[in-house]
Amino acid sequence: MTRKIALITGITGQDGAYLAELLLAKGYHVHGIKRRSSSFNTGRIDNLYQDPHEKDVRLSLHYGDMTDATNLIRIVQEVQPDEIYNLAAQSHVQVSFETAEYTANADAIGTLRLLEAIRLLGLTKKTRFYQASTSELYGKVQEIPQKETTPFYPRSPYAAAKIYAYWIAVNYREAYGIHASNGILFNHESPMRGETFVTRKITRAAAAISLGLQDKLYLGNLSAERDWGHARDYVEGMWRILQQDVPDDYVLATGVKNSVRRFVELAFSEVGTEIQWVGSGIDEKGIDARSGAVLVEVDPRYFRPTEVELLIGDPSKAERVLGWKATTSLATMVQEMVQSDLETVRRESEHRRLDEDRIRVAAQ
Ligand code: NDP
Ligand code: GDR
Repeated sequence: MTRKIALITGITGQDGAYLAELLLAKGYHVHGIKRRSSSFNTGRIDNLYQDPHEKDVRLSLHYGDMTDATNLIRIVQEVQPDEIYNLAAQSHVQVSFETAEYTANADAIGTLRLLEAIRLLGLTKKTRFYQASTSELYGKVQEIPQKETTPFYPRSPYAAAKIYAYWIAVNYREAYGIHASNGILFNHESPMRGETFVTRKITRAAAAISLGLQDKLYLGNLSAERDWGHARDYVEGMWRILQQDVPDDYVLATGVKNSVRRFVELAFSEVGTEIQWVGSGIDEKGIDARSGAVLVEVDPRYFRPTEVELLIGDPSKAERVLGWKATTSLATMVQEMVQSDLETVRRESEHRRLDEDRIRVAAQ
């Protein structure tokens, strides 16, 4: 049996880690691109790591960067992938306002570089291409719920870069016959979500506050509404998209929306704290959430120059064509994230305590 070969850019991120696990379970040889970093950045895939000296190794990592075309070409040539999942991106919307040019380079031109690699290397008939597109493309509300035919209206440098990536994937499909597809994914979260995205920031703070290790959580716009699903469900959808005979573009979403405020309530109730809101949460004046003491305070520094107020997806095409459906409820996911953060925060606090003890002993 010949194994399928997949190349995942962004394998060290939330989705990359879940997707690598899924593809390994399906018998693939998985190649991933990781960036050189001065500190460890493979924490999310350490459990999947295989010693390259062992026999039948099915996870291989390559150093690379979406801003480096020659390096991408070399890796694609070496790997000869059946499927490329392009997940690498500067993926933080707020950060993209501060690093707009870099975000365009990595997220937009990086996608072009990969598609060009497929073309230059004569792999247009062999290599299928998945582009990590996003509900941020819809930006300013044009239609509710948002589906594949809803017009785009990007509201950040991130979304503007991703709109280029979306269309260049469509164009290379039409121009060169590449099996290239976009997954237009609505927000998806997990215990592996980066700690500066709002959901993980909240679950981590709820855990730390409940353990007496943090006093307060500062947030931005509490009224923003998102369609939050679980990353584990969504990587299954990515895989299904590339198994179709005909490439196409699909919305993956739950079809349910909730506000940031509601997410806060769910996370704190998981640690046994009922929240009472004071103020509206949409202006800049001391809006907070209390349970006795003030637990959440709005800090305007987290407001975005242009905000996306409401995203809710219509996943019916994915359900019909791919047989895909989001299966994890928000309540279940919040529970999983808070429980995981309780463990993480406890562990970190214990390590800190041991370090402090060591310093005290050394100083005696
Ligand atoms: P993460 O931010 O968790 O992961 C991003 C990955 O991209 C990391 O592995 C990161 O490496 C890598 N990366 C960033 N810049 C570069 C670069 N210049 N060259 C090579 N690698 C780079 O994102 P998610 O896993 O949440 O998302 C995966 C993809 O899906 C992204 O493209 C994102 O924009 C998109 N998306 C995400 C959604 C979500 O809700 N999670 C929804 C819709 C789309 P490192 O670990 O070194 O930082
Ligand atoms: P988003 O996710 O911008 O939707 O992009 P994020 O969790 O950053 O923000 C969601 C909403 O929460 C509001 N918010 C805050 N956000 C952050 N990060 N920090 C805060 O303190 C805070 N307070 C309120 C935001 O204003 C926003 O309205 C994510 C990323 O994964 C993208 O890569 C992906 O494309 C989209 O989801 C779909």
